[in-house]
Amino acid sequence: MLLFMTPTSPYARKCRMFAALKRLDLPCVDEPASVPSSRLPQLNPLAKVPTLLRDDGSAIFDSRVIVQLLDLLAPSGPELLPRDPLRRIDVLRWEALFDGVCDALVLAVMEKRRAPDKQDESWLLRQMTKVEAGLQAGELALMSRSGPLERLGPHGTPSLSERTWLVGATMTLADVALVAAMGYVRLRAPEVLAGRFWALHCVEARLLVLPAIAATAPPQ
Ligand SMILES: N[C@@H](CCC(=O)N[C@@H](CS)C(=O)NCC(=O)O)C(=O)O
Repeated sequence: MLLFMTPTSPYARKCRMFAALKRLDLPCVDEPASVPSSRLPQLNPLAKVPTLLRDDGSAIFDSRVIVQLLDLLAPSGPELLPRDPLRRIDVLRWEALFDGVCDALVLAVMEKRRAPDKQDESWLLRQMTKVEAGLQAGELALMSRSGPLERLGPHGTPSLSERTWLVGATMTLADVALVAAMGYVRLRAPEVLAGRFWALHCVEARLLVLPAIAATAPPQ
């Protein structure tokens, strides 16, 4: 197996984190379609990362399908995709939401790369509104699931209960997708996070203490 990725892709990061949490060896190559003689367009007609090249030569995309495959390949370890059908749907819905936050931010970043006089301000606002609304939905869900702020963090700041996750009482793919989106927002639009989304930061921090997760953080 070989994952075609870029270090900044939140979708690739989601797959890499999922594999790391499942203790699945997932070799990666930084080879987007923009690299001269990249193999990516031959593997994926959409020429997007992440794309997973399997040992039998077949290619799997996109990130949501790759995650499903990784889950099949590593049935043991933490249950990041609940077996219970309704909880599973709930988790996939959060994955769709945080992927959608990234989709909107990618569009906004591309728009900002256009010459200033060609940029469409209303389009930019529409995308950034989706980013903010998506993060806010996650924040509100975590706050409503959290009990009393019973624990103090290392600097005396309140922290979510260790059992407060987006779905159920354990970490799932929903939280992994949250971390991927938070990392990407911090990379491309850090002002959105400044002083806000405390609960999202708590969940992110809980995963980032794991060296395998920290190692996937995008270069700032
Ligand atoms: N829905 C896709 C999104 C993948 C995506 O948009 N990847 C970006 C990088 S973050 C990409 O490869 N862009 C290059 C292109 O669109 O040509 C997934 O979840 O894998």
